[in-house]
Amino acid sequence: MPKVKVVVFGKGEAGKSTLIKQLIPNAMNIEHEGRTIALDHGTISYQGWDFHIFGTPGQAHFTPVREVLAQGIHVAVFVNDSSRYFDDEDKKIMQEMNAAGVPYLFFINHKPEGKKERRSTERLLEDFPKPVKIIEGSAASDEDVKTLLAAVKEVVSG
Ligand SMILES: Nc1nc2c(ncn2[C@@H]2O[C@H](COP(=O)(O)OP(=O)(O)OP(=O)(O)O)[C@@H](O)[C@H]2O)c(=O)[nH]1
Ligand SMILES: [Mg+2]
Repeated sequence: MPKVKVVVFGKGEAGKSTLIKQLIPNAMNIEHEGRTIALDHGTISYQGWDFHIFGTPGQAHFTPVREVLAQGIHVAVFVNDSSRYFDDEDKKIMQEMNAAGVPYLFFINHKPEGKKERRSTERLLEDFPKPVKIIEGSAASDEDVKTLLAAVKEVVSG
């Protein structure tokens, strides 16, 4: 089966580890007090493809870890917590992700609590390459993370 490396980016607490655990319940996460400090990793087979999903630590000082995880990447996912303002930290991670030069999907994570970022996603992303697809949902929803996986498969299978 063809192997695909997918790396999930996004700032701290966006919901990356939650999303990966929802998609792959036995995925591992190297964390300290609830914050990823190295990576998440899990593998899932879907429609004839093997997806190796890596999660990154979102805190600002982990740039070197994200750079290592981005090696050999095929598709990226950016997780955005819609209840928080899209700020310089998001932009920095968008830049790091786009430096890999691969297509990306933008997952808007609606956590149950919290107000919404009022600006449109198109506006937030106006200074960046366009995402292949924007998916809205919850990182804790089985249906929503499967929709994301199906979209990732569309990207790699053309
Ligand atoms: N109910 C609910 N809680 C969520 C959702 N997404 C994230 N959370 C919660 O938000 C917090 C942060 O989520 P994580 O998945 O650990 O965030 P992360 O992006 O991996 O954060 P770092 O590892 O620090 O970069 C946790 O308490 C999650 O349970 C969601 O869709 N629904
Ligand atoms: Mg995490």
